[in-house]
Amino acid sequence: MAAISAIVEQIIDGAGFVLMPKLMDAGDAAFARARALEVAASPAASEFGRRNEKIGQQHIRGLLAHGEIFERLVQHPAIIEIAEGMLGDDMTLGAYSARILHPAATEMGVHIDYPYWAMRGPFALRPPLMVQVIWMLQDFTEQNGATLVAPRSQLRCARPNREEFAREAIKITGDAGDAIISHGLLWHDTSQNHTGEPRVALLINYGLKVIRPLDSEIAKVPAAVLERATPKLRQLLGLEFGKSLARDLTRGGLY
Ligand SMILES: O=C(O)CCC(=O)C(=O)O
Repeated sequence: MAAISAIVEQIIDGAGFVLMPKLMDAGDAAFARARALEVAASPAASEFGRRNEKIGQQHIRGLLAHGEIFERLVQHPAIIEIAEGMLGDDMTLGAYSARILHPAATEMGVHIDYPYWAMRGPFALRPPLMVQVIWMLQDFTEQNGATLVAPRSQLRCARPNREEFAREAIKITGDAGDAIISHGLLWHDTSQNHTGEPRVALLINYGLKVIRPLDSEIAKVPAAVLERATPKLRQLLGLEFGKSLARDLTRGGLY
């Protein structure tokens, strides 16, 4: 892996994203994909993510309630190292979900990520408020709804412009287990799924600890998961917020 500082620089001041190859092995990717599709087809989908028929997409939230594999993946050491390089080692989880593009799904619409879209602006590149991870749970191809991004668009620090995005966007294809890690201000979208198979991605939103999580499901963590949570998972869930503030104060945070 390239030096963390070079990766962070690429995400903030360069293309706005990096494609990290093979961070998850193919077996884990296939297992996580199958599990996401299982939840999507079960009665739990009414609580965790109904299908949006207009665009043919389904967004399954609250993954920490849906299997041990999701606990492991959200703490993947390489992802954590990069995200913490941008947000600090007290960052927290803002959302954790799977996005399913069913056959014939259309674009979701170009956007920047939470919390930026919920803010009035003006936006600033630094400090980054949020880092998004889009983890490919299967190969992302030209045909199956691979993510579209407009390289360097985070530098504009602005809401997306549809015409400019249509001119500048590139499709990020890759293999199962690859991850796109991006600045929350990067303009991006899904593309259309022209295949007969659902395209599934794992989406992680890591944020500064002072940002309110986007997803209320993030708090719906089963007791058993909380009992076995590692210190890192506890941090991600915001359970170490008090300790982190105490550390800020020790560093002279009030003055
Ligand atoms: O699934 C993708 O390719 C991107 C999804 C996305 O950007 C989002 O849900 O915010």
